[in-house]
Amino acid sequence: MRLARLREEHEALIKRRNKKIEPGNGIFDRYAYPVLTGAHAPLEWRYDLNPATNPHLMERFGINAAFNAGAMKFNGKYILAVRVEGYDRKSFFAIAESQNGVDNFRFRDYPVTMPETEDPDINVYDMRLTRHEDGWIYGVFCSERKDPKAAPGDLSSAVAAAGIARTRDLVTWERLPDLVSGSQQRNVVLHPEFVKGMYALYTRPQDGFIDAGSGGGIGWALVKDITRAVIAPGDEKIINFRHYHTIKEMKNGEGPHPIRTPAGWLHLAHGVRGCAAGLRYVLYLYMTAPDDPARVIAEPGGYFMAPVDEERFGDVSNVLFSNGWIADDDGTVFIYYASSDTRMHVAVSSVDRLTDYCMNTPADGFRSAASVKTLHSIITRNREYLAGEQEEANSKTVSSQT
Ligand code: M1P
Repeated sequence: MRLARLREEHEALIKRRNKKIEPGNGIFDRYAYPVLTGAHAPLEWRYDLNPATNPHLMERFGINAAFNAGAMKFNGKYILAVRVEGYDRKSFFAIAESQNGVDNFRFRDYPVTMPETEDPDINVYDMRLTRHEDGWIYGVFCSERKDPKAAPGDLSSAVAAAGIARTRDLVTWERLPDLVSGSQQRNVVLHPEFVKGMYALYTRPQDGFIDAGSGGGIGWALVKDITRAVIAPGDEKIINFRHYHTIKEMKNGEGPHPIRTPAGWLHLAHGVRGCAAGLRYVLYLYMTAPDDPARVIAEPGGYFMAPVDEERFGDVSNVLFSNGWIADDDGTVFIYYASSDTRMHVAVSSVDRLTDYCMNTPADGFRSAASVKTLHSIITRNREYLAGEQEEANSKTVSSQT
């Protein structure tokens, strides 16, 4: 009886049709409902369904959250490689798929079995999926382990590294050695094309597990062999810098791999600033040159998306994070983003709209006076345009009366 009700409610949640929130801001369209939450996890994961061994139909394995998903199109379906987190705080990956990209996402029967290295991960999360021109699909993710140098009694210090795995079918994964570099790394992303015959990585060097410290921003490095990925000292350069009094003064990080457009490579990233409420994570866009994915050619000032309404709260509140988007052949872009380390959402835009946004949104002037100057010029141009429109309307009225 209770099981029937659980099944009915679970199916209703998964099959709920999503709806675009209108009129939007012209840049992207948010959708009303999260596309995935912990409650979307199959009942077979959470319950022992056998009354003989679970007479009270108790949850045996709680799912706390579903967030920070990598994304790609595979066999015509919209695929999310989701960071699923159990009540035990361990994250793992699970594939969910949908026919239309905005609703009806359903987890596959089993989560991903990710092979471990000789030094087992304690926690894995935030996979970026890249269909590389070498023919493999790569998953690059954060592998977290306890800091071997932690003082006795320090049970929090950790070390972040980039785990690398590859697959051809999203079922069986081959684990490769973790990226070796001179610092801790998180938010490492594999570029989809070879650059100068090598694999290209977006990196995020950081001094500590949380603090970027002297790591200046989003980095870039070329590696010869992805099966033994090593960044030699001096071979990593910062391409997108953190900056004082901006949305990314504390930290930033590449989102999914960039999308190739006629105007250049379109990048989605997150920026972090500190405030009295803690860290605030927002999303921003930038573009790099068509012939050089490491050379920034445009960066709008401020954020592209920030948490609103329900997105503002969750396990880690005031956070938007994205590591997955899908560009369809017709130019539609599905932006998959997580709110507050708790749930997954979708926003929809297009390559044209996002390029226009990047190329025509004023850059950050880094001072209040510069923002006011920008605003003055927008207002003046609008007043001139509206006055011209009015003049035209007046002259049409006069000519129709004569
Ligand atoms: O809690 C917010 C995010 O914090 C980390 O991101 P970053 O390394 O940029 O600070 C990650 O743990 C990410 O998973 C998380 O969403």
